Amino acid sequence: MTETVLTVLADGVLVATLNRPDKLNAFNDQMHLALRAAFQRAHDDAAVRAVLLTGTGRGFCAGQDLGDRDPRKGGQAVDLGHTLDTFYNPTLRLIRSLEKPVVCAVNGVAAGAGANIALACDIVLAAKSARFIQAFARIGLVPDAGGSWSLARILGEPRAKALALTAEPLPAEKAAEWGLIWKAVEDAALMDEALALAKSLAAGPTLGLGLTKRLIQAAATTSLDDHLEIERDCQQQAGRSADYAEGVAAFLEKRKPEFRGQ
Ligand code: LHQ
Repeated sequence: MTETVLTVLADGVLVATLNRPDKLNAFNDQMHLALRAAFQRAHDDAAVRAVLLTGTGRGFCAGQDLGDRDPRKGGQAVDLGHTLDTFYNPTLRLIRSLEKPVVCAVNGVAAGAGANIALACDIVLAAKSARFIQAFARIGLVPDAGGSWSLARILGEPRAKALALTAEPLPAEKAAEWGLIWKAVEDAALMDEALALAKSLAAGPTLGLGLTKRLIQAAATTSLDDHLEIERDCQQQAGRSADYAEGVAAFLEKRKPEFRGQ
């Protein structure tokens, strides 16, 4: 059977590539489980110090494989809540709770849940030809895979509502201009740039980077007063790491630090 997610670990980067190019990497159950397993590995394996998520072919991901969730098929009514509980939401939680950087290289169209999985990643680069489509309104659904949360948080109501209600494609350069993603880059340069970024993050002070991710995500739901305390605790923990000692030593000795992720 063809692997629906290809994984390669090199230089501390786990590259996970969605691999159903004939369907623009739309999710079937097998691909859901394979992607979840990749992020679980990133949690469990200390050798993984960053993740790079991308897709094969001309699309990044067209969301759910609609052939697999076709209400015309006989039998029980399709329970999409069950699909979210069983497949999307556990993966979304794994991405957000992974205290290691997750880079996403959006190589082509990202539609429906495919767009929103990209938006759950920490640093999103997209090929200039890529576009983001909140396709849900076209088929009578609501944005899922965290989309109604992340769009509202990142863009604010006016742009979030317009994208979600119209399902109008958002070109990568506009997405970058709006702050929805980090950067739009030339198509031919996307993978080199994304891999270089992921490698440099993987060679970084993993504990400190993970705590930074935790803090920035927590900011949305904590008061400044509470946040200052969480920040202090994280800094205390980072300050006890071997990588902090190495960072300071390297600075004082005027050399490049060699972080070990500890
Ligand atoms: C597809 C798909 C696809 C199957 C392209 N499924 N085959 C969560 C909970 C549970 C259930 C429901 O959903 C969700 C979350 C969601 O993600 S809902 C949103 C689902 N996604 C969509 O509605 C997007 C559907 N796709 C499209 O609108 C277009 O394919 C886009 C705009 C992404 C790309 O358009 P084109 O560049 O013109 O490509 P295409 O339409 O020709 O697609 C290429 C092939 O991929 C084609 O197959 P074929 O055999 O004719 O070559 C499509 O049928 C297939 N494909 N998306 N989601």
